[in-house]
Amino acid sequence: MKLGHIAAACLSLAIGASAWAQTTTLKIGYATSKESHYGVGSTVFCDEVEKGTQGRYKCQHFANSALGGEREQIEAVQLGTQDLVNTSTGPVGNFVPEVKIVDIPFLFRDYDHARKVMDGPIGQDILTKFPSKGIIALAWTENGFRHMTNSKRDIVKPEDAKGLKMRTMENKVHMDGYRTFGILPTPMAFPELFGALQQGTVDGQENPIPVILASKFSQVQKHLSLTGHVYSPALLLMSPKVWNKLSDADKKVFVEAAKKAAVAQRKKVNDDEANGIAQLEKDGMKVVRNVDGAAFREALKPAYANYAKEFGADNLKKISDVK
Ligand code: EAX
Repeated sequence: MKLGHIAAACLSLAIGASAWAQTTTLKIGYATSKESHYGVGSTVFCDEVEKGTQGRYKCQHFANSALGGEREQIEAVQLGTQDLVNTSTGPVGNFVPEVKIVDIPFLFRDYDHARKVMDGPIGQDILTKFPSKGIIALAWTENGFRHMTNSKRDIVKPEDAKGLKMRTMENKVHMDGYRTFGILPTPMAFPELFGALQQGTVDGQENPIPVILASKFSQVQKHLSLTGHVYSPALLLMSPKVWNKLSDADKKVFVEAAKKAAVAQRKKVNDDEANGIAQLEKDGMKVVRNVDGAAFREALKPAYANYAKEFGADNLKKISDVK
């Protein structure tokens, strides 16, 4: 080998080594599989971050609740022992109370309405409340509208839900609302849910189609009612421990990556809504499509009066006024 070639080889080795030495691997966790909506969104996020930082940052994925339930993962992000979590808002209101308002049942009319609110001034203002609680909120992603499943019977109207023991998220706004449907809410971390359904510790649960699909709840639940009783927003959250080390340019890369992740995650939610219900039927679930939404809304009225007191009737109106 000529001297010049040796020098070139050494140089490329040195560049390779320094690039390798500078790569930071970030731990990202989420509740469902890598193929699910959370996995799709997280993969886009990580690919964009890796591209935008020329490989200085990349991710290691911990799908299927490998790092624990969502509450535990948020705590870990706060502590800095986990770098990122793509999580539903389920337990988030316990950390950042301003989030609770978006967990109100029947607050959003449909996906368009919900996404417009989250991406508009109301949703973006909520994101600014996170840093003082030791969490960085990069973007709203999405879990989807939640539907009820159970092992006992078809649910068409609230009377049908009466007396059913249903697992809920650790979310007081949900629990207060669901009690008006006659349900007995049983808060539980998501990783325990499949076993609880299998053993009959609870009769049912409620989750968006993408979660019901990814978690194979069709194996342990017979009845699916398309109640769409609440929108389940999600968030890409990051530890300030990592965020504070980023240059301004890198911060921009992370935020833009999170926005692209949200687009991809929502698209996967759309696809699952469009194709997943037929799949669940094929898997043996009995699907109730003619849910009496008006009766559920009517039942919720007492809880709604309390929400208006807690969150301000004007704030609820501001959300419903978004067109
Ligand atoms: O975020 O806990 C739940 O039911 C959530 O919807 C699920 O973990 C996905």
